Amino acid sequence: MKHAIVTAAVLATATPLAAQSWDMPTPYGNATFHTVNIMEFADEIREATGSELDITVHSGGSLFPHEEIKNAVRSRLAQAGEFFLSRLNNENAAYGLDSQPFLATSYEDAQRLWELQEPVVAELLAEEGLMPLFSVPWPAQGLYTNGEIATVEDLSGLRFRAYNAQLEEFAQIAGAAPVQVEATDIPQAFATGQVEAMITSPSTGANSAAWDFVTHYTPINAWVPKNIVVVSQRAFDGLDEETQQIVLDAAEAAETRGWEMSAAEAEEKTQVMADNGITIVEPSEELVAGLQEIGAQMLTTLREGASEEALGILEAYESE
Ligand code: PCA
Repeated sequence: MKHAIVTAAVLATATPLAAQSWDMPTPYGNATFHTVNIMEFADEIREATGSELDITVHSGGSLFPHEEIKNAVRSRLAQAGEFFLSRLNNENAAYGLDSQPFLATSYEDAQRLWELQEPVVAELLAEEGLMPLFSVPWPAQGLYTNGEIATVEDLSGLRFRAYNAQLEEFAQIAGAAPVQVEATDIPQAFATGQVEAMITSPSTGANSAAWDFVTHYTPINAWVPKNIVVVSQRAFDGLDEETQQIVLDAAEAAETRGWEMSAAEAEEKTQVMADNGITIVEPSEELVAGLQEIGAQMLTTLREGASEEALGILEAYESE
């Protein structure tokens, strides 16, 4: 009897598990480089496993709206998913540091910040049964307006599109009126007058055809926020070891590729906007100073209420 059990256990580890199909909801559209990168991640895994692991990417919030993606993976309605990392800022400020204005404004800074954030983020997500696979930044965030913005005062009273609590706070301090709008809904929100200005990357600006609704783009390069791709730990544990390794390798490749794609996009998509008639204006010194003041005020507020983890990351980041 004992022998029979041992044989069964050996068989269970030696025999590949049945082919698996995963659902992977993501928030952004197919033209977004993050989505292109994720499709390639899924393709690589499909190929390397001979379709034993088949991940279907549901882009543009088509399976779950953005705000539900994390919980969908947590409750295993989906096995993996992507979301904007700083959306979780209200759960722990450690998630939101990449959207703190003027903290990390270049890819080098963003990389350094991510190295400090990553272990903390992994631990926090593990408490919810989630494992991060990879994280990729958007190009630095710039300002889209009708007419030139010379000072922060020029933003006063504008209906301002926001995508997280920090951008909402930023807009409010600037005297603007923030309205939360998903990236996929930007053209509609401008067309209906719900919003009239925004801060986002050249990628999202170009993908939204911003030239249809604004005249000016000011590259204030205020922060470099990231998306994160997570998998349900239980779904991952349900894979055989070889497949797990294939997933981890594909994730590492996707992270490297994603950062490269992001850097290439920053220039390319700014050019696309210029080609389509948007006026690209370098920010005035006065505007930069005013925006930096808002950042400083937000940082003070952040320090007052932030978790120990977040403060630890901040301290390490600033002392490097
Ligand atoms: N695009 C996304 C997040 C940051 C960005 O550049 C958006 O605008 O929603």
